[in-house]
Amino acid sequence: MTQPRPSAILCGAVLGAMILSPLVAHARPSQQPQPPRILMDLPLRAVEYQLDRLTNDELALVERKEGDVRYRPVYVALLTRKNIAPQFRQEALAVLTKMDKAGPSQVLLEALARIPGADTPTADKLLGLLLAQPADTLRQQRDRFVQAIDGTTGPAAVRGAYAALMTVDGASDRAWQAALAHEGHMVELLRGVRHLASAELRAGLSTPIAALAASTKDAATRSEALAALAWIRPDAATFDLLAQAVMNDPDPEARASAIRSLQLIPQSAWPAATIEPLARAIVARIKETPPGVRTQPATVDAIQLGEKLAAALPGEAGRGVRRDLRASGVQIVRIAAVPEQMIFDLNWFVVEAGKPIQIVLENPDAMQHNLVVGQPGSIREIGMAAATMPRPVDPDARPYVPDSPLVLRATRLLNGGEVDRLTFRAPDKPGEYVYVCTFPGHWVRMYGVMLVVQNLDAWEAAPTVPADPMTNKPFASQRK
Ligand SMILES: [Cu+2]
Repeated sequence: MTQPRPSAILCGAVLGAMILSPLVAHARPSQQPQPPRILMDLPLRAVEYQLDRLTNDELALVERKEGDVRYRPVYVALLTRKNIAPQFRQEALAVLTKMDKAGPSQVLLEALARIPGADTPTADKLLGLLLAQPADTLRQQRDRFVQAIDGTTGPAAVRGAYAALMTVDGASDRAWQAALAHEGHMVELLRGVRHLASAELRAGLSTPIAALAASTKDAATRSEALAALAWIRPDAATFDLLAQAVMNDPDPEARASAIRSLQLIPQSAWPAATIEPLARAIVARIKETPPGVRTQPATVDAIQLGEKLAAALPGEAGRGVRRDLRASGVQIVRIAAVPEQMIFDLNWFVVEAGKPIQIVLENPDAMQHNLVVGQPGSIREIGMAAATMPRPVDPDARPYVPDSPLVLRATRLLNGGEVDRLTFRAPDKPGEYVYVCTFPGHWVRMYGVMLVVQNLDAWEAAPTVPADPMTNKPFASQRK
């Protein structure tokens, strides 16, 4: 192991103390947060280190001047920061284009090259900006895309370059040839397919991608080919291909990818004959999975798909699959915040007492939200207690979750685009438990009921609807 350089140690200590001041300011809600002070005259690495340590809110407050190249790292940080609001990315792109006297494509390809391979959401945002440019502008920069493909850029930049090249050419032939000639590039071309705006272009790719999925020996390429197919051709033939992969592919990654892709195909396109064998194959796969890993995303996706398939099967066939899933798996409940409406998309769900459950909370909204599970009848008390809580200094703490026996479980406070999972055992005592977003002011609209029943089979034979805890009348619908 190499020793850290003394300057790096000094840097960490000094900056740690320096960055404390704006955080302390946050603790006093009456005071406006002060912009964090950044030492701009240090070496680039040290400036980037300071910026990396800031939260998104702090980064957005950092002083910057568009005519001064010393502030370039601030703009680069804004452009490449995960989950930052779109206006800051736009601002940074406009300034960097001027500052570097470069085209937006060059600035965006350089930004994409800085994005780690696993950070797909940020790569998607930058890719969206790249492809949103006018067709003429993109065409003038065709050479840049070819260079990015031939050069040693990161995976996200390569992905962007292929998507842009296909868009400029209005055809995929040349991009496809280039991807075949560069090791590891086909995966990136395939990941770029979902960003193509032209329906014609996407349609033209469906035959070569289906052929590739059938012939490639590389599991990563096969996974991405199957995923891309579901984006461009969400029909019965693709459903059958994906179902074959779930039933027969020896590679777990490829099966997981096929299961995710199947979720993209609308139920109206499902071929009736494949639904039951696929549902049975999914049940068998879940039974093979050790119980300890059944809450991992790939298994959760499989359980969810299994439940959707079971719902499409008639009578006893569907009930049988549901029973098997219930016996071997965890009940998965997906709840999303509805953008700009301050509500959850699910009014209520039912779960069996004492059984394992996972709530997957998705936040596609620009606002922050969380989800707190509470005792029956506790919604007002939890909501009002949370509303008076100050925002904590510790960024890892769960803000707005009252320290109360009424609270059973709580997610993190999610920024836009984030997902959190709560895995727990349902309470042993049946009842109408509540779930609520405790971000101040949200609780009056953003809530629902977790109906805990003694026996789910018995409940399904004679279903009941829980009461809306704000009106005390039964919910009119389960989904918003
Ligand atoms: Cu909320």
